[in-house]
Amino acid sequence: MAEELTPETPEETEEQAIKQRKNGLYPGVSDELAENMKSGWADTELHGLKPIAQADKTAARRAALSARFPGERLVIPAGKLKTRSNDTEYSFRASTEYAYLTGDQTQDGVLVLEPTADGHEATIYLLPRSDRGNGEFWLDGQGELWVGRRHSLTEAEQLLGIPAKDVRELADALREATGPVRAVRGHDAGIEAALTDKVTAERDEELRVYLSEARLIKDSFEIAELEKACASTARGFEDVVKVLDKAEATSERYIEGTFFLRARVEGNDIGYGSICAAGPHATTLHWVRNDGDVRSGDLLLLDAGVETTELYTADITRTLPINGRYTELQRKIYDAVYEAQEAGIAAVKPGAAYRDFHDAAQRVLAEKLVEWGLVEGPVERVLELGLQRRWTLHGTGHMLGMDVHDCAAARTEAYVDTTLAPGMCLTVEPGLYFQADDLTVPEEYRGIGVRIEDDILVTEDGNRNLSEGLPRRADEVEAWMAALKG
Ligand SMILES: [Mn+2]
Repeated sequence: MAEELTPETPEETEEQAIKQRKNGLYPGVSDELAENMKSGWADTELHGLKPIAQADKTAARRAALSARFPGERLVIPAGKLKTRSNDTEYSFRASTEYAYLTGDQTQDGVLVLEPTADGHEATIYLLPRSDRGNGEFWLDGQGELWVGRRHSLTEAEQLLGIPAKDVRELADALREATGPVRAVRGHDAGIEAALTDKVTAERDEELRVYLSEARLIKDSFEIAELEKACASTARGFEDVVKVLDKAEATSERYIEGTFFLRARVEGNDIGYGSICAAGPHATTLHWVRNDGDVRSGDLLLLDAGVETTELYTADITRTLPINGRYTELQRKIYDAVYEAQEAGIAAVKPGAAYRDFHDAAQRVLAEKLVEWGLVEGPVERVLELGLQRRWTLHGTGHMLGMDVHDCAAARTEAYVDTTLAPGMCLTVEPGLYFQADDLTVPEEYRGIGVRIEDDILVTEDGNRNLSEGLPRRADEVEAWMAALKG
């Protein structure tokens, strides 16, 4: 890639800027070329743009936020590019809070809710189109010639349904503002610096907690996005099954790359680092190095999710026999996890305690471990002492949405101690993991890890499995793999 030219200091005038760009940092530019580059460009302003599909939903979300914090200025940044190395950056992903409230994903954007007599007035602060007159268009690293065309502020207003202003004016405006302010932290150091003597960590945390809890119940747009994410993820899993022979010839990376292709073509990205764990790697919960061998006769634990273009992610796990057939022992362990997952899913319904599905799944797993003689019963004793956890390791699920571990800042009473309600979406993902060096289990168990994970929407009368497009029962998995491998 080409080298960026020069960073701009906020104080410089247009004249200074162009002079500096020309003379100091980009000395090859003649006055004639600089003059030439100012003109001869067509007007490409877009007219009559229709609002984005979720514009009415984001407006409702902002209205709810406004009602929660009357009389206060609320500042929600999209975030900045993060450096990967030297002058290259990680691909940008807007903050969940900003995207949730605006439907926009532009780097450096900031949503501000200004208090008014009867609520708030929202303004979205964005970088406008590049000025051709002062050279920033082609002599600046953030110029459109380098990074691509942006929406004009007028276009953004039409698309988002929010008045738009130049983000370069925001820091000064915030410094001068009076009255109570809250900001979402951790995304934009410049905005935080402008607010440093106006905000407190405690009050900002209340805003973060509110925005986390607001996402516990998904609206119809969000549910449709989660359905899309699950459908794309199912196709990504099918892609993987079709190339298992190539993975065997190379490594787990072939699986990671294959799934990533589907995520990038149909969505924005993967929602989290894909866990492509073959053989004993399946017992490492967050195996994302994905550099191991893929061997016939072993299991592949694939935990991956496509994030849609609107930033909603699936989170699905299947544990597949690499050669298409479970061994007797693999199947025994798989069936136990399946049974636990069935019990867990059955416990997901409106009015149930959030913890119920975890307890239901853990009970089944404890029963199996006692039955197999791996831990001494009775089951009540095992559960009371949590002895099953040597092999079940993790909680049975979590909320799902824009973040894979969604609503993570919600208070305990609003999340793990709450009752389930229609519109909540959560994963149910029990597992059994026998570490390769676990001397307390028979040798043939060692190095086997199984997890089955689905994305479950709480409905008015029970639940709906959004990821049911992927088979779960052992014989159905085998038939599905055989059909794909053809
Ligand atoms: Mn999960």
